[in-house]
Amino acid sequence: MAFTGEATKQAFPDVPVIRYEGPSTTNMLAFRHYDPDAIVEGRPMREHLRFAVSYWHTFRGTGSDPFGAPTMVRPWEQGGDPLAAAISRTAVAFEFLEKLGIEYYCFHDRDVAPEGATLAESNNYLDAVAAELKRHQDRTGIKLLWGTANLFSHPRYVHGAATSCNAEVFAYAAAQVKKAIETTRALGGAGYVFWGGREGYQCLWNTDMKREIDHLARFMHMAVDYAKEIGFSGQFYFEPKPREPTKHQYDYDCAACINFLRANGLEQYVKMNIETNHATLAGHEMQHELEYAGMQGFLGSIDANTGDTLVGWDTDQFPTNIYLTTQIMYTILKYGGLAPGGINFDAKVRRESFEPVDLFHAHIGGMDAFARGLKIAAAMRADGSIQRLLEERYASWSAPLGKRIESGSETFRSLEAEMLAKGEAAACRSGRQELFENLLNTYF
Ligand code: XUL
Ligand code: CO
Repeated sequence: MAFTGEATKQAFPDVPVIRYEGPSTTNMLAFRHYDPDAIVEGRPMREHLRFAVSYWHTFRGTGSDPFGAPTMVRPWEQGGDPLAAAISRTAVAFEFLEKLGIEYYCFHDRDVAPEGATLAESNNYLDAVAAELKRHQDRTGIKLLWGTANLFSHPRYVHGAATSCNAEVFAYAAAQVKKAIETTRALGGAGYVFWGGREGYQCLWNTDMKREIDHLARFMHMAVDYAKEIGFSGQFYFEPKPREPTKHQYDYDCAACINFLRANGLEQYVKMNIETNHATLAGHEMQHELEYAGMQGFLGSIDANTGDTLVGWDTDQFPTNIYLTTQIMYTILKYGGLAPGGINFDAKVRRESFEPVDLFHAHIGGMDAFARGLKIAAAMRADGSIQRLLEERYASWSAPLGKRIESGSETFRSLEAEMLAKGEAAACRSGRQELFENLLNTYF
């Protein structure tokens, strides 16, 4: 992708187009491992990784936290009319995407365009900004990975949106999601994400949980029906997060979400968008969440960030841990890749990293960490030692008895007869966890 550099007044004049220079470069504004055209397992890296920038954190993040005011230095944010600012910000976003060679972005309705005084005014603002996004997409070839609606910031969503105790709030949220799906379709978006935000409860005494979860299912069915009606063929995703802002959210983890989808007849329409820091908050490893979704055919897309185990918040940090990215890419390769999903950096620079160039360092580090994870995972798969050890561990299931149990031809009676005749099961073999872990380290 060549930098088309439309903006005469660039937002990042000191940052060049970021290129692959290989592991030995000393240039920190270069890729050491992300080489978009390098072939891994028969496909270019760009197709495996499908990186996306999240509009909200990268272009709307202010650095404020519960203890303090915004810290980010963003010279292009000069106040004034919010719609005009939103429109000129799109040029900044596309300059950033082009300089990094990132081919996708993701957005919420209310982070690309301001909220108006009425629903109609908000819709008009969104249309105006979407027209500009479309123009930049056409100019650069950059695409929309997925769109979503912000159903959690405005005070009307104090009790949730689809699960609000106020039916008119449900109706408002429906109208907002209808518009967000239309906008995503108009921008050729490859997907649409449901992340409730406040779909959960703070206190069970004032909550009719059955009713709220039924309403959430009704809401999703309406979205799916409307998408069919207007010919939006993008993939729907459901994004788990166990808590924060509510004490308990109904989209707790992949297991809860997949149960919800199946219980409500939504399984053929919705896959999972899995976020690393949300897995951590649920008490799972990201690898667990990916494996759980993957084994059941629900692996859709990922929100790539990381948390801090010493800070109990959704800190949304950029991923730099190569063990983590290796686990993620190993599981993604195992289940055949993410497309039409991708790797969305749902991550924000630290409040202390307030200069524009920090946005580049953050994304370069995340992209390189994932490229490295991809290369290591591919090497592990090519070599096959881990897979062979794993198969050995389950060897008894490939022997006659195991095969008969798996194929359903054994019963409690027949197995009792087998064990009465033998008297004791065959001795168990070592699990060799340390060997597995040591073997893993040989690839780094
Ligand atoms: C919030 C979060 C969201 C979703 C989209 O924790 O991750 O940004 O990804 O609403
Ligand atoms: Co997310």
